Amino acid sequence: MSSNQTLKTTLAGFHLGSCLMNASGVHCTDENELSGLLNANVGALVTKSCTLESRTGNPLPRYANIPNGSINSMGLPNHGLAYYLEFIEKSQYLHNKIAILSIAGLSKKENLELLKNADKADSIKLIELNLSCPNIPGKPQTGYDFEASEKLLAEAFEISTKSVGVKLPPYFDMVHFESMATVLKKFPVAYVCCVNSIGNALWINVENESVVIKPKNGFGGLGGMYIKPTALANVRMFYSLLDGVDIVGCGGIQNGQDAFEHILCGASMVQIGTTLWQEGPACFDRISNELSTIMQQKGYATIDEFKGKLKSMN
Ligand code: ERO
Repeated sequence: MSSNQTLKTTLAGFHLGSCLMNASGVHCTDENELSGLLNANVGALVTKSCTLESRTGNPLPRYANIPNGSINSMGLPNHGLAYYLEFIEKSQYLHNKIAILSIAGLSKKENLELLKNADKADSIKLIELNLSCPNIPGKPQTGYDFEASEKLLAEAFEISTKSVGVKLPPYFDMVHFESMATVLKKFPVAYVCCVNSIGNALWINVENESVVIKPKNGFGGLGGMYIKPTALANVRMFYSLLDGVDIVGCGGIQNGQDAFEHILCGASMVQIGTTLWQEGPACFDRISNELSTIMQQKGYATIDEFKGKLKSMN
């Protein structure tokens, strides 16, 4: 990185050394993977979304790399809340980055229980409430039900004294962007992360005329290059609708230019999923260097100089 450029950012009031981090679900399910992130060139890391008890998830194969992307139907495999609380407790003084706890209860009751338990842990500073898991058979994504989202958030913010951000599914209709923004404005959300994978996509292997993952007859969350334009639209829209709320961009970040585009749309931080899965934590060095080079070429010393400054055409 050039000495003049810095990727420093702030998220929910926390000052972070880099605007890059992992997307929940990738390289963050067990201690080994999480430790890899603690040692990587990231400003924060987020754990695999967890439930109260551990889960084995959906049958294998449940993740597939596809050209320039991924499809997954993991089904929320995780080691349970206590495991992630312990990891964050152990690692909190070791490295100069924040570890975010991601939770994804299968019901409102479970989400509230997760928040209640996390509230007792001093080491937990920031929580990402996942409203957008697309892969649990029979469970709709909470973020697509505005009334259910509002009810959950109302109780969540009653219970929790922590900073709580939300991870949203992608929206595709202006009315839906506005409906979710109206809900979010009622609560002190710490940040809004746009977007989770595009749910229930289908990838086909033409050679054997088959789907490529086993669960749900091959239907799964789409990640990677295909979802970048949708992710950028969501980042931009929520940045515009939610004045002053930090936005975290996620979706289709393969290189420094993709990260630059997310920040230009308003992201304070960017999460990397598919590329991290495919390349491992070394991707953060590469993407940091690429982003710094673009900033240098354009004469930007900090990300604040271009964050949210996407131009419209008159
Ligand atoms: O299947 C999963 O574990 C999963 N996959 C995603 O693409 N997004 C999720 O939010 C998720 C589980 C919470």
